[in-house]
Amino acid sequence: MIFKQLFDTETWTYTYLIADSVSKEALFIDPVNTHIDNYIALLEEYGLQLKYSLETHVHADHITASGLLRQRLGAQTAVSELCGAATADVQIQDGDIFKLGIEDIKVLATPGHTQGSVSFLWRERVFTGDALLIGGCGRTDFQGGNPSALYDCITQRLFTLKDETLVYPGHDYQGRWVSSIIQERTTNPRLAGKTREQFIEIMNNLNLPKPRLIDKAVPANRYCGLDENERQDAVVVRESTRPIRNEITPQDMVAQAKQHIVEVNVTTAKQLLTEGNIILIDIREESEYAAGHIDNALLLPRGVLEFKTGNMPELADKSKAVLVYCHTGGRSAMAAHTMQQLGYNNVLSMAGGFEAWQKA
Ligand SMILES: N[C@@H](CCC(=O)N[C@@H](CS)C(=O)NCC(=O)O)C(=O)O
Ligand SMILES: [Fe+2]
Repeated sequence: MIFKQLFDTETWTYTYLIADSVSKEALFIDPVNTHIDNYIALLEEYGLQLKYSLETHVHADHITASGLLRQRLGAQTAVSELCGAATADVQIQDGDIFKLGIEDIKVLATPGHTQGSVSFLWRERVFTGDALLIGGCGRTDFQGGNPSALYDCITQRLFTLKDETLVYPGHDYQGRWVSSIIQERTTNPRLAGKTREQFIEIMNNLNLPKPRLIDKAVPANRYCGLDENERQDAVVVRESTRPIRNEITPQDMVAQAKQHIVEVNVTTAKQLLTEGNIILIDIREESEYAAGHIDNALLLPRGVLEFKTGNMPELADKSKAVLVYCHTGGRSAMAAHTMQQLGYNNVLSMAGGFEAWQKA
């Protein structure tokens, strides 16, 4: 086996390389886009073939290299199905196993820092992303974060691993590299001897500033770290390297969302807007909005929905009626579902989107 821990000094992020030395198959966990050339050089140095690029979650503080690794090396990108990253090849589920030759890397769902956060267990090592950090844990104040869920998965899933399991975190802001389950269970100040209520109280009072890159990183990471121009290529590559497991297409995600939301047609939408008392939201990208939108629509791209809604005075009252639209009605169905999960209880999606609106 081959194992390397790499560090990004700009964002304090750890990236991990795991490989099977016989088959030469390799994967990265949480690669950072600015290091793409170093990663490729490292793989060449060991004669490795990159099979997967795994994410512990959709990151808010750095941009992943996964899309670039797919484009340049044909690796499959993988992120939890709960992260809303429809272009990732593998939509990770709890219990999944990634295989590299004889090595098994097992997924443990560890939600709480974000809804889709996972850890990876490999031999005697666990890669905890931002669920469990050394002497700390990931914050829970954005991207569907939930202190109660984080407490449960750390105490019930991570702390029940073997004492000697090594803990490799997604970040460390004080230069520490590795810990162990026994060390964290017995000394982590947020968790050792703390009840769920005490933990929630701590997490709800961290008052941390927003990560510097959050507005750029979250939308980009939903597309495997690719910008709008690079995404076109990503679609082409994705078709030639079909997902080999747990395949969920963007169409599946739209269909799933539609089971939970209410759609209205353009005529009803117009009527509701004329009557007033409904907030109209365009959830497309800024460039699409700039090219033409419905009068008085607020721009709120889907990629930034979770953390922008809290800052918009128009959306402070979650019981107010909201109508969302996109280009053809697919993305707005997913956005409507996300808003429901954020607590908005009167959200409608416009079937057929802006295209149907223009035709009408
Ligand atoms: N100063 C950093 C903050 C990064 C940050 O908020 N990190 C998240 C993980 S994405 C976290 O959970 N930090 C835990 C903590 O700071 O206690 C930045 O701007 O990027
Ligand atoms: Fe994070």
